[in-house]
Amino acid sequence: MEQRGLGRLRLPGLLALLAALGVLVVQAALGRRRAQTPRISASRNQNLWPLPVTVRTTPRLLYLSPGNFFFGHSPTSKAGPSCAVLQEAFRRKMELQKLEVSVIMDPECDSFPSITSDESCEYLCHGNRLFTKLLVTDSRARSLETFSQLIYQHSSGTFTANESNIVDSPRFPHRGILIDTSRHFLPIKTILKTLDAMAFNKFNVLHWHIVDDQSFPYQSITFPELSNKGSYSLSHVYTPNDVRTVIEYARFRGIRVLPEFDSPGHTASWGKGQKDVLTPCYHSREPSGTFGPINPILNSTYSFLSKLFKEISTVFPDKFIHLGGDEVDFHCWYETLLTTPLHPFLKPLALEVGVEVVLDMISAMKKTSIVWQEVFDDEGKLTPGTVVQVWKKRNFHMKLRKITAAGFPVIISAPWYLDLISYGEDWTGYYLVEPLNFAGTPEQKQLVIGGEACIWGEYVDATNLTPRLWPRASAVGERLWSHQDVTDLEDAYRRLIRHRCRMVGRGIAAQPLLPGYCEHEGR
Ligand code: CP6
Repeated sequence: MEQRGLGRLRLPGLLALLAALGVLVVQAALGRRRAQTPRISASRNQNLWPLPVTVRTTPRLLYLSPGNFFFGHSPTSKAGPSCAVLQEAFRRKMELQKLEVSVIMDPECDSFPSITSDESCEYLCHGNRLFTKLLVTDSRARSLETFSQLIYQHSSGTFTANESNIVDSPRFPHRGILIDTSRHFLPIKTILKTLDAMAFNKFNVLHWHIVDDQSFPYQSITFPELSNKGSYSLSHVYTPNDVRTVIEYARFRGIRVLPEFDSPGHTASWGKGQKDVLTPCYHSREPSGTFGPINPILNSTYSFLSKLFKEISTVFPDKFIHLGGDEVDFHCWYETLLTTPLHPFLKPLALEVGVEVVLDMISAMKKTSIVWQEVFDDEGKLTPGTVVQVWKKRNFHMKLRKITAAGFPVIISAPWYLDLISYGEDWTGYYLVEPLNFAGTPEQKQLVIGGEACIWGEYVDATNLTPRLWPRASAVGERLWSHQDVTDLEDAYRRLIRHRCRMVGRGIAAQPLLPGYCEHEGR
């Protein structure tokens, strides 16, 4: 049956594509299906999260027997066994059954995912008792995830999927999870687990807030002393190899890795391994022995930052680099600047030009900068195209209006601070946020590129990250993927309870939503 209300049905488009490929068998299957009277059951969709744009299923059941199940490329597929992303996705979904996959769009097999990657997917699952065909249009395997969610265990124990056609695409192109590896070190395997869970929820950006005041675990090739001195210990470090592992694991799941090197505030740990990088604070014109943000008045600061960001821009392949810029303590800067005879000139230089210099550096490296909202508030002179991330909850819709009115793209995380916890079912609050609920033109709304659920690390390490994130972040995942009208809480409860049990079954220790049980439990 059909579940929509959600955008246009693009079946004719699919048919045209199939016809172009001469997949006559498939057309016949479609014809048969359309002739049937749909008798269903929203219940078929109870397993899907996030909810696709259009789901059509027929009562025709496809039985998938573990004995003779395999994934293979259809002869008409534009992708083949050399498409490593798909090949790996097949391997991950082998728990399923027997399937021939045909990619009918130009595959993006080896390249890194990007903000402009086409994530739309149309898929058609049909077949007979012996053979199941899945026609998918995306090479990032999002439709394999959807397909895996449609499989259920029949009362006889057989794995079953209804014949189905799903048309889907994300509402926003940037759907992220922020992790913080400075306040607590997260082992690589915890990060990889998080990437698995992200793929199950169709997230596509890992925002890696890798360093901060407390520790500098990123092992820099150019400045090894930063982590030698600034990490919690020499084993609390991400080596270049670790970083590559994360980026590669993410790529296979259609996930971008967005590095954040937050400055000029939140940089206390940088001072341990890099001389003179921080501003010495003064009190009554005497050095107080404490240090403030990055020192904006020394040339050495800029040559250091330039080399560091040059390295970062090559280590991380993503087009975007997050520069932070939040919560800068200006007191130390002002006091220090007063001690120099040039202070009337240096003050504006330090506060405004400093940010501009770094933004220009990043543009020269052909990367796009992302900054926290304060940089927009304080500077007003941002390089066009700089993305502003809104994190302060108060009046955030007003902030969205102002930033987009000034023409800057935005990422929303204000309503989605998952590190803030309370008793009860708080996911409904995250779920019911409407990102575009602010006064603005369609052009302004278009500038909202997505959002991020943030799990800051002050009280989070490998022991509690997963249950604190999931399934609460799943609520954000559906808000950013599914159509605006998907707001029925009762339906969301039903689907999310199952989705959470499915995550647990797949090895993600997602916390329960409410009193109840999962089918797979028990002895
Ligand atoms: N660290 C950094 C943080 C926070 C921010 N930046 C933060 C602020 C308020 C809350 C949670 C986290 N811990 N570097 C703000 C973007 Cl409630």
